Amino acid sequence: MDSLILMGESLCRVDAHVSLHLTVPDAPPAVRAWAERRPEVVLRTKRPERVSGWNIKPWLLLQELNAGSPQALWLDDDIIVTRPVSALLDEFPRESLIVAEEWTSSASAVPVSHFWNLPSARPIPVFNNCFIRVTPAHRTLLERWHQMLHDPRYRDAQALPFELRPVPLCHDGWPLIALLESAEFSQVPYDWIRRGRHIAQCAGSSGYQPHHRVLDLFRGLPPLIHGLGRKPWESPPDPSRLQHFLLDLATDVSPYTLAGRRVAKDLGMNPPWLEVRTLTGAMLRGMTNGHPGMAGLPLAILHAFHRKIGQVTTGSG
Ligand SMILES: [Mn+2]
Repeated sequence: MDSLILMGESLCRVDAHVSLHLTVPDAPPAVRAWAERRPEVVLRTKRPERVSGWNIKPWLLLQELNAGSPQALWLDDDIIVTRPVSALLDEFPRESLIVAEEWTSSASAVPVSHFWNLPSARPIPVFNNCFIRVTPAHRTLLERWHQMLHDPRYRDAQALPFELRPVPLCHDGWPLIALLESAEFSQVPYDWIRRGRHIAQCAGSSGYQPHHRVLDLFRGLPPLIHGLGRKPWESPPDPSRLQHFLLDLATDVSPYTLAGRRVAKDLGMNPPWLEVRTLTGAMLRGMTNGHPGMAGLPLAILHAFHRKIGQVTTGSG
């Protein structure tokens, strides 16, 4: 709930053209109080039927289109917005479905439409679903995606631990990839916001690379900072001492954590997961004045040369 407030506040603060619709069943008082102070925010507290978690995306997007919105954008709540999203969308064709580039460049295309008995017509690279912009032209695609997320095979796979799920059923993004790949939807234009220039994909110390961080000293932070993978408010089940230290340090200097701290400070919020955990992290924060890109530069450089450290601090495999 802290991260939801930080995402919403950061978005509304920098983008005057946004209308933020939040669906938060049983919203706690802090979320209600914050939403009341922000005229851009529409808070719904009714629990949607039969959809929850990340499977809610097509359902919510369809709701917005059905209500007459000319476009709707899903944004994850583990994102801090630093510049207007509306200006970012203006860089892309009006008719495109827009998603986000994945954090790892090794995310190669795996044909998955066959899994759903759909003929494959074009390869689709693995993308990140933290950002999905749709228009009424994508309504049929969204309906089909929504249906696939109710398929018993998908539902059964979602009940398994993440690492045991078959790839085409791993998360909500794969059925969407299958649809875009299929002959039926191969005419749908799609595009993606770029890693580095548009979004810092902060999977641990990786994903937001050293050269992006240095460039951003001059061109400014990317409009979106996504804290994907392991969350700073979660602790891993049973780490070794070294793992524990690396995870704490990665959290201390995570661009998502540091950008979130700036928003929290302005709001007078002080969630414990934003507090410093290691002496090294405190020093790096101090030396860089808490700059979201620079504090973690040494760790990002280390990660670029040492895959193992990256794997530990990424927390997403
Ligand atoms: Mn996310």
